[in-house]
Amino acid sequence: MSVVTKTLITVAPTGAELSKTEFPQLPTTLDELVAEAKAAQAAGAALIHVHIRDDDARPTLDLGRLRATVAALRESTTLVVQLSTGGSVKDPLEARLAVLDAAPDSCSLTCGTVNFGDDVFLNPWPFMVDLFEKARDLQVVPEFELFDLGQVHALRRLLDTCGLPFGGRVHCDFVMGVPGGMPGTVEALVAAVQALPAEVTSWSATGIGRAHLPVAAAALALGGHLRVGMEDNLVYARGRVVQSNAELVERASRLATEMQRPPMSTAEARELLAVRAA
Ligand code: KMH
Ligand code: ZN
Repeated sequence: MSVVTKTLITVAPTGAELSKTEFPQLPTTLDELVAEAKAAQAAGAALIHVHIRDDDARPTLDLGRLRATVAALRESTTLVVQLSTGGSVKDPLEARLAVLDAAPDSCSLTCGTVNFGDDVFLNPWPFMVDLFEKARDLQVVPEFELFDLGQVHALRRLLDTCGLPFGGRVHCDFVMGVPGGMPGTVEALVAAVQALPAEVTSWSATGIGRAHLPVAAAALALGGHLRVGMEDNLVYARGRVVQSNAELVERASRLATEMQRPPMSTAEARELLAVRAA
């Protein structure tokens, strides 16, 4: 990996787990999502990791809605648009594969099955290979999501089996602190970074809940990039609930700038990840 002088900030504004009734500030309509995306870009985000909801604010992988979401985000921002292929733990694998038909710039690709709280986040090996190959065929850049150390080694197997993804870059994101995955500790992050395949060109990290800040600080210190957002964390500080994704992005931008690695622009992010030209 070359010397990292800027920070890619990813915003994950919605996720599939939180309830709009409990958290009305969660962006679940297209208008809310676009408004949060614009504010997040203004605050320093360059990539958006998108889950969408239906009219009742329940997670959906409806292809028409996904296409409309990609179009709306492209019209209002220059963010790299990454659609989640993880969806919710209830989504069938075929529907998760079909997400790529909405033609995003990037997609998530989780490198193995993991317990996810009381549920199971299913990512069998044949599904990983299908997703990798479909993404390459459609010129979509995958972001390899790594929830535990075993998944880092599964990424090694995936690259050995399939070769490099579209664009030739290999970007990973450590998702730490999910009950069932690796803990959100400095020790776990160091072990995971050390185990990364040599082909990896960049990585980011996010800590769930209380792991959010320690993981962000450790990632910056280790030369990694940042992912923040309500999908991962709803507590800004002790006793203070997050009100908008932009405030998490603003804090990440401040941290990165203080660490002499200011946020990169969306154009720089496109180059880093080698996504298709807009
Ligand atoms: N919602 C989780 C079950 C991804 O977006 O690819 C899976 C997830 C990962 O959020
Ligand atoms: Zn997600």
